[in-house]
Amino acid sequence: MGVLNVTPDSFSDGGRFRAAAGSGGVDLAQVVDVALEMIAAGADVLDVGGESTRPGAEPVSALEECRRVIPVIERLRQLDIMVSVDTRKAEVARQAVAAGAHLVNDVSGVRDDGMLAVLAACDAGLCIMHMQGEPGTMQDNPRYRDVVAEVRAFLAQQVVRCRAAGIGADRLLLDPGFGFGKTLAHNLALLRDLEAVRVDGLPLLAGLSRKRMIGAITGRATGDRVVGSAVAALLAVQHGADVVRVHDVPATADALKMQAALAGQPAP
Ligand code: HH2
Repeated sequence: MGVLNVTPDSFSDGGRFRAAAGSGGVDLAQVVDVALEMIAAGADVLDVGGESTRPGAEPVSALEECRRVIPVIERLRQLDIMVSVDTRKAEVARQAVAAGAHLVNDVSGVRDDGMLAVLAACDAGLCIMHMQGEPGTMQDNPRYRDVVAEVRAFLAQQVVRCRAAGIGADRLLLDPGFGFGKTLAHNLALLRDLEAVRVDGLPLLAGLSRKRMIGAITGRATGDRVVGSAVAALLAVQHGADVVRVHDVPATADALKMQAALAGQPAP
């Protein structure tokens, strides 16, 4: 899964697609160029985000988020690209699915009943992610008694909720939410024990790309975490991830090709 943030303020790629001053919105032609590069490099799906969830990010209205993501989703669908929408808002998810999004990636883990209703009324996939607290304050001293057990329990509870609302298991993807209300020690515990987070055999998504934990380990700034991120993606796959959400698709694809070759498997 390639990350395509059309935000002014995402932690590592914000402002990348800003249109010329005065025209407002995002530069679609530039988004398409990057999208096609990611697909050519091996991404199967692109995750379009219109709101940054980095700690302390400014909240965005549903109207503004739609203004950012809907034209991008429509354009990617014209190009026959599989699209995910990274949103916590039911209204944005509803419009994104209507525009052709295949998957809703909700970093708040479907806590909102409105989001559940939107998903129940369509047949898009759903990624349920764990986050402790809210983006603004989630990194203020996050605490767990047993991070792996607590993350798994939350995901299991949300799977039951989604299934009860009529969302089939074949539409679900689960994510422990690296960096979302977690210290470095919590993130490492989750990565080490990723398989233990799995619920009902459902596929797992891992998003470690360029995150603060990689900076903490390597001492490198966000723009210089390509190697750390590719290795993290590889480790996540080795520990059970079925999908990795990444900014640097070529480096990640190379890492996964090396592993596949060693295992005698076809290249991913
Ligand atoms: N991480 C980010 C955003 N969305 N979705 C899932 N399922 N898993 C993740 O780990 C995840 C996610 C944060 O990264 P990014 O999109 O690069 O930054 P920002 O939130 O600042 O836009």
